[in-house]
Amino acid sequence: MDCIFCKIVEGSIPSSKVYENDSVVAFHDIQPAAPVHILIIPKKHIATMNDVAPEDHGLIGDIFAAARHIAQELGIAEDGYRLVNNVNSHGGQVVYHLHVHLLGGKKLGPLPA
Ligand code: IU
Repeated sequence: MDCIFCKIVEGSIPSSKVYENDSVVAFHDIQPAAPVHILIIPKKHIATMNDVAPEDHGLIGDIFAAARHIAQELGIAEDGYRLVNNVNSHGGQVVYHLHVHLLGGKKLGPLPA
């Protein structure tokens, strides 16, 4: 399967990793939209939130737990941050391997319509 985020998980293409455990990997977005912009992904290939099966529900918890941990580590937890998951075309999804954007490091504007 030709998935760039699977290659990041495998380590066959480089990334700037900030966190990894048995189920998830987190790394800096190559085109940051905020002073802190991390992508948190499951190691398992799941294309979109629409493809999350009941047996994957633990992975969703793992992604949010990782986000909380990373925000704490980066010192942005108290000021706050935003978690975003884009789904399919109307959601603006570009990479079809499930990922949550962790955005922070400044006061973010309102959500775009
Ligand atoms: P989206 O939710 O699918 O729209 O976001 C994909 C993100 O992946 C986007 O912010 C890209 O800058 C980011 N990204 C990356 O960090 N490294 C890559 O090799 C590729 C995309 I391709």
